[in-house]
Amino acid sequence: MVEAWSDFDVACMRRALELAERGRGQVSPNPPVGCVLAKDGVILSEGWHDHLGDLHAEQAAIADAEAKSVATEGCVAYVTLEPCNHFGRTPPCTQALLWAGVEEVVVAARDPNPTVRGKGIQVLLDAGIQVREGLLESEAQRQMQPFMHWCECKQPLVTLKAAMDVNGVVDGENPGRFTSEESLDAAHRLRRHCDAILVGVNTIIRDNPSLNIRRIPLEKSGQPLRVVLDRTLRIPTEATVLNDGGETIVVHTQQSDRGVILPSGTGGVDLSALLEHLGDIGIQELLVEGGPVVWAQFIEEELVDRAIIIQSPNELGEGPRSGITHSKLSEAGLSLVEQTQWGEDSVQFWSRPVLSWPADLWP
Ligand code: AOF
Ligand code: ZN
Repeated sequence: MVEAWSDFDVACMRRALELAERGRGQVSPNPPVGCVLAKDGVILSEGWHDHLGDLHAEQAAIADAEAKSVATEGCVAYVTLEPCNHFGRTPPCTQALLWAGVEEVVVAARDPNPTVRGKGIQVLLDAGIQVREGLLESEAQRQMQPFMHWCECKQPLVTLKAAMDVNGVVDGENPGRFTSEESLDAAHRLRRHCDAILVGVNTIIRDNPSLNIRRIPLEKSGQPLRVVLDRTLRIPTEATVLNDGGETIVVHTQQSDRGVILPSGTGGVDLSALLEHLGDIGIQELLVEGGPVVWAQFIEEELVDRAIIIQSPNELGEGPRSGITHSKLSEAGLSLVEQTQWGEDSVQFWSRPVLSWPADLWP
């Protein structure tokens, strides 16, 4: 059935999507979800899933109405995700909506979580609530893309980030930061959206990075898990990522009790086995930060879902090159979806064609 949506319906769902963004980076492995309660063309209250373990969006919107002493009887709930019907970290949202006297629920996207998948909607229908689905559905699916992907494949969505100088050199005679302040801030926002950051051991040996979120407020987000690809276990024991108290896993193929042992693949550690392992431990979004050997392996094995390529106008001098070209990205199934500037750097966004990530969701 094709629903006829009013301008007010659309405005309410847009607002719910906007609210959902407030939880991004703070709710994983849950998706960001927003909810608006409305009646007679007026928004009564708003809610969003703010951080893991906190109220779900629907319950937050009901609590907001209570705090404002607004009656919710007979209202319409606009939710970006199908309400849950299970006791998890919170009681079921379906029950909360029924207690609140909601008359109609408008859902953007169904919840692919096997414990929900249409059951939330069915419970509402059985209770005599009117349910309409599909309003701004692809926007909502895009917003929850890592969660949707993980529910479907039990593997993280892979975002590759590469920065290079005007000649494609990634690390030259004058090492250190060479991209703009805007690019550096964006890189930290990107880290905040992801559950894990991956680098190759060469990056650890050359730069000894801390791979944490520093340039922007952490707010309610945790520091991401660090993953080091290190086939032959060359990581120095004094590496910062092993000694700063944060979480790091070193992935290798050796007989050793250090780190996580995975089988060998064509170019090093078997990356499919790695993604499966990361999916098993709840990683929904993986940021591949470097360097050239690791980028090449992910691109050649067609494991990249999205890529951000940053090119600075500066010159680093002689040094290793990124090896990333338009034709390699295209052959790996990616299309150029957007180009922009971060300060003086030019930035390209590449994505798989299905549900390509819109520019406003990039950092
Ligand atoms: C909703 N509203 O705002 C969100 C939902 O462990 P829990 O209790 O937090 O439940 C997590 C699951 O609930 C999550 O995997 C997803 O299926 C759904 N998320 N559902 O009704 C929300 N964030
Ligand atoms: Zn819920």
